[in-house]
Amino acid sequence: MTEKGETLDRIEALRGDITLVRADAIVNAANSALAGGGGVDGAIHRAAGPALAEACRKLRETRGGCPTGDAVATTAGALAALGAKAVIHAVGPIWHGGSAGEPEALASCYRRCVELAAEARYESVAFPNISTGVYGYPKESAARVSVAALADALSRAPSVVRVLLVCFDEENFELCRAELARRKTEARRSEG
Ligand code: AR6
Repeated sequence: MTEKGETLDRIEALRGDITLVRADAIVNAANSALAGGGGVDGAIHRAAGPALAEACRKLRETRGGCPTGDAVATTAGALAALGAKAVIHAVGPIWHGGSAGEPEALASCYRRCVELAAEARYESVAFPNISTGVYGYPKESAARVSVAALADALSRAPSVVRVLLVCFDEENFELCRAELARRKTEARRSEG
């Protein structure tokens, strides 16, 4: 199916620190134990404070964390001061060369976050470039997978009107911006 320009127009790539962005839901690139860590996970935990660690601890106890390719929502803790209503912890795949289901798992993360946001009636969601740090997913492939998965999920979630792809590094930003532009041009061409 050809993507619609309108759906792609709801996605924006920007350069920055996700803990400073205003959105109803802030997506975290977590691990399956929801145990916290470095990278964006560390930054989000520092900004959200102990309430977030406590919520993650409870989820570990009650449901054993979150499997790869899935996502789970918690309180936003102190990020509520910026307007966030939830942190959605998404567990991306660790890169093992690309033929161990990594693209499917990465796409699934993005899709599950949009589904959770739509169920909670959140209008805006901010994502980091899941798996492209410690988990080693090649950035160019990740940009393609993430934009395609977001466009697909948003086509079924009309209430999610704004998705921000918050890129911490210049390379991810350029790749995501170029991938979005490419798909928008393609969509507009096929729409005539
Ligand atoms: N805002 C936005 N993006 C950021 C920020 C920030 N403040 N800080 C880093 N990034 P990573 P992963 C980018 O390693 O690869 C953790 O320890 C970063 O430049 O945070 O999914 C977890 O606990 C990169 O592009 O997550 C897991 O164990 C992207 O966020 C593991 O790392 C993702 O990098 C998950 O690895």
